[in-house]
Amino acid sequence: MEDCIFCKIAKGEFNTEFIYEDSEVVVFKDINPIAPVHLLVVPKKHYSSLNDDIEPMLLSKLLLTVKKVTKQLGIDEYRTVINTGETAGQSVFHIHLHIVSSEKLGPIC
Ligand code: DGP
Repeated sequence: MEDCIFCKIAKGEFNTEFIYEDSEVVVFKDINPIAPVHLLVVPKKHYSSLNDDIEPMLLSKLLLTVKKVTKQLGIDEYRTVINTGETAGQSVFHIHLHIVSSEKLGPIC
């Protein structure tokens, strides 16, 4: 989607450092972290929110990416959040999962 900030980030338009990337998903640090670890899991394909008609495989992929990345980073304890809708705190209307942890990232980040 043309004016979507996360579409642009996912396309590499801002040279954002990706903690993880594959053909469907990117993971990068939140610009306003609320904890020592605050990452965003973002699909490359645009969906506004969880309320959209999203393929089940992609939903599954997003959660599997949370598991994969936290395991790679050695983070055992974390919170996963999806804000859906403005009154629930969603500010970027491209679906994303927050990974928030008080554990610290190791040297690879
Ligand atoms: P939400 O409020 O659930 O829609 O979360 C959106 C998050 O995205 C918010 O915590 C800040 C983050 N964010 C917004 N713009 C950017 C950006 O340009 N780069 C990065 N890394 N994060 C962003």
